[in-house]
Amino acid sequence: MAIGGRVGFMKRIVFMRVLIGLAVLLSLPAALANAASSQNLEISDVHIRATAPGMTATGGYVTITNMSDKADRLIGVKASFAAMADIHNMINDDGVMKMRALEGGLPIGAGQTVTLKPGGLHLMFMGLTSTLAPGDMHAVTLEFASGAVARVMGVVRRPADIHSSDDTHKHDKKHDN
Ligand SMILES: [Cu+2]
Repeated sequence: MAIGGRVGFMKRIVFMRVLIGLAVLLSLPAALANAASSQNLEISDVHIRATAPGMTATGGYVTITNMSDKADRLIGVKASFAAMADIHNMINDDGVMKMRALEGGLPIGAGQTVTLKPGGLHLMFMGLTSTLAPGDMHAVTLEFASGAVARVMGVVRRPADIHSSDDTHKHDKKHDN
């Protein structure tokens, strides 16, 4: 990996938290049926945009790699801090960028990495039940068409920190938005 310095270190921390999240998942009997398929998905860089008091919606970003030889789809998002969550994309509507829910979920081909980031694909958290402060950790549950369910920990970041992190990311141009 060509990721150096502090960002690389932070990425490792976030990834460790993902592993911890999966460990929590594995320890839940009700989720055992999904545990095996979860191992085919690597979920990293989970972060949530910080909010100011009174804000009712915010975005989340994540990198998902499908390590299996079968296509999968991210079809559901849940978080305890939001009444509702969805997968959104940005569309150009006559020169005005608007966000819209993805119909039918987000396809992740076999062996493919999909990166959700500001300005493109994102997780949309609506009906926020609390203010999200930078540094806070929150569980986010991602549901896939294969039946895999990944409960991962995301860190809340200031919008400026989300951008700076993106610039050093390993790019897969074909699939980035
Ligand atoms: Cu949105």
